Amino acid sequence: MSLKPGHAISIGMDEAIHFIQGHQSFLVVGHHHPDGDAIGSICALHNVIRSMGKEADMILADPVPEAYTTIEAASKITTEIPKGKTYDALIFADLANIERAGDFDFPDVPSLCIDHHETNEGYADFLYLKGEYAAAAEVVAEMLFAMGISLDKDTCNALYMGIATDSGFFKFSCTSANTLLMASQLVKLGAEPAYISAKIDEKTEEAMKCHQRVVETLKTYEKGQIAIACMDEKAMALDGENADSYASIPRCLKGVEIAGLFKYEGENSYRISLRSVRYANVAKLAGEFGGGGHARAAGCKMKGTFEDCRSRLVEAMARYL
Ligand SMILES: [Mn+2]
Repeated sequence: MSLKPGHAISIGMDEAIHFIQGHQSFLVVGHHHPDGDAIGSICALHNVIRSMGKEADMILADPVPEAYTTIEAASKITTEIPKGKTYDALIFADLANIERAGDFDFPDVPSLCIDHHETNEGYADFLYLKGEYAAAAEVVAEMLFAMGISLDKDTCNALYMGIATDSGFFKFSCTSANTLLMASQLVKLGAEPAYISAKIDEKTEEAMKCHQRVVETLKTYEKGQIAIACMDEKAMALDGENADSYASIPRCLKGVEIAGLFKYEGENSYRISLRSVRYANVAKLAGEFGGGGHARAAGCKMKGTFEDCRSRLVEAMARYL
């Protein structure tokens, strides 16, 4: 079964549960540059599948950032498909398009994608999508509760971390009553909010220097409604593994509606985090540049000098105000 966009059959929760019940050995995959949601979702799925007496391995194209290592299962994530193992199913979580998985040679087996990105390209055989949910971990948590499986502390922490980080610790507009309900149930079952937050909030000296460097690049346009900041090569060397968190610098500036953070990837090559505060649809904006994501948080890539990319992006952003 190929992983080509546009062929997925949309399914509901019961069918997603049947998919897990009907297979024995899973490879569980999240997106490159993994965040708390990708890591939390795959770790929870891994833990639960193993608790059912089945096999599960997890892969990510990039290593787990330090901030998310509070999850015990995260130490079992590898950046290569384990050799000599066979799998009878693939599960993708928090992965809107297959390119974002990384350069893996996936086994040709049935696949399920569990996601919350409206822009999901439907590359897996089955897609369980909840576009209105704050996190893939919110989708996974609800499904695991419905399965009636008892969740251990690590699984509760993993899901809590996914939900908390993707909702900006319950501050972003994607935070719904269901988001809080899932988080509440996870805490009731053993998730530890202070323990998860402490590791994520802790900053290295390099991160502090990086923060200062990024703040200095801040520029505004359109009477302060657009803000752009940049993580240049040096900033990426200081704290590149937490690059996405720096998107809050332009986003939090008073008066800003659309924010962009350029992240140096190589000579004339940038990944860009796009954020909006109240109404601008940055998923659509990202789509103009071949990217995607959510209405308030999305991303894309651009090629060219920073100044050239910035002026093209600002021009496009202005149309979303
Ligand atoms: Mn997510």
